[in-house]
Amino acid sequence: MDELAYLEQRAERWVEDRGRAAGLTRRRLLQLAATAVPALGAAALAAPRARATATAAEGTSPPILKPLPPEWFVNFGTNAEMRWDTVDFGYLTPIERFFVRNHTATPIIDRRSWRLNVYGTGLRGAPTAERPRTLDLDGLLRLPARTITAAIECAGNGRSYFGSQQGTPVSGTQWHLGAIGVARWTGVPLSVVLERAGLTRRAVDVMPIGLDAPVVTNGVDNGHVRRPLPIAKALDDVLLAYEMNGRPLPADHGGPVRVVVPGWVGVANIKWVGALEVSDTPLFSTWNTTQYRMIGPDYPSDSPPLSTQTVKSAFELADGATFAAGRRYELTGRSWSGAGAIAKVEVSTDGGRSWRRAQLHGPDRPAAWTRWALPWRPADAGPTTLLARATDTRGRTQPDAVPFNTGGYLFGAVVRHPVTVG
Ligand SMILES: Nc1nc2c(c(=O)[nH]1)N[C@H]1C(S)=C(S)[C@@H](COP(=O)(O)O)O[C@H]1N2
Ligand SMILES: [Mo]
Repeated sequence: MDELAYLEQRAERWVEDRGRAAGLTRRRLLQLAATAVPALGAAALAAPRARATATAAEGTSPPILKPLPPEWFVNFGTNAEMRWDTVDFGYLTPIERFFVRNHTATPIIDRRSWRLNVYGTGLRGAPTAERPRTLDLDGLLRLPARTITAAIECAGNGRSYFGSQQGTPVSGTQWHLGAIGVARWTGVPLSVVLERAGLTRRAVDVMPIGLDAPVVTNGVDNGHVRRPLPIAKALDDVLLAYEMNGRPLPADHGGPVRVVVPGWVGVANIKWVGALEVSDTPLFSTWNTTQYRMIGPDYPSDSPPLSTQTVKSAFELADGATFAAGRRYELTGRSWSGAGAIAKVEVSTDGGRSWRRAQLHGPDRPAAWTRWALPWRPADAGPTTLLARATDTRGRTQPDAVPFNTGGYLFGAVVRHPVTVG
């Protein structure tokens, strides 16, 4: 279904809802709607039908479908990060500026054949993967919707600084700080879908599974991208999102439907979700066992799977930017935390010798970011280092350095930003 057809479908539903409130029958409404209206889908969670067809972006199509102009993105192939030095938008990251992280390539999912298959031992009657409870897009659109503002940030955001700042390089995408974006997500609370699917009190884990191609690494087929959520988080604030910043969720960001897990590492936010396994025993995949855990000399061997994001800050400024001595500037940036809102941001313009409080402005939400600004009149010519250090409302402050981990995850140390005063 193209975007126009989708919007028509949304409009139809709106007319239906208002009509029902006004006591009109569905038949009468369909007559009133001047357009030819296709039969609306069956009740939510009806019998299973065809599975969604995912067309892998094959052959010549690139792994990311949207344009990646070099002034907005650093392009890593299957991944692309937002460039902080050209950030000129307001609180929300526009869709065309939002970073992309794909384990393989963006698939094109047909909205009409998309189905969410829900199964497992944590549901009444323990439906199997072969005979799941299913929900189509129309059914999902009819369930009560919620809109939230939340960041999605890759667990590896800032990974390059393990090498450049701490002298312990880690393999993997060499993100600077641009593997984050903040959007408004509209969708259905996961709790609503789980309750309707017959959730029991025995359920402990919910594993959303992506429809993108299985991930093969070094000859090992790890299957579809999937990662379990503990039932407490799944029932708390997780969304099955079908809109991003008021638009149908675009293909690169998981359209038609993705999971949004506020405050948690990016990989929890499964894109192109096609199934939910609900289990009365713990679930595992490579994404919560061999990957996305802290492994290193300073971490216990049984460290838990990553969940909440750490505190970070970024300047809206190029590395090596130049300033004229004696002129007045305003330094701007953003800070964020997965655990709370931002309580304060301190900035140093002299390599960390002295610090001043930046002025926070605009929304200051947990699991999203907070904008800040600080006036600066550089005095002396020469190189210097800018630093920004945030503290969240849980009292977590960015440290000067973080212990090494082999995945290069959660680089929350204060980033040293070199500039030149000329
Ligand atoms: N199905 C699926 N979901 C996925 C991924 C993926 O490759 N496949 N990548 C994950 C990772 S590691 C991140 S950081 C986020 C990135 O979301 P974005 O591309 O919308 O920015 O999606 C997550 N969800
Ligand atoms: Mo990620």
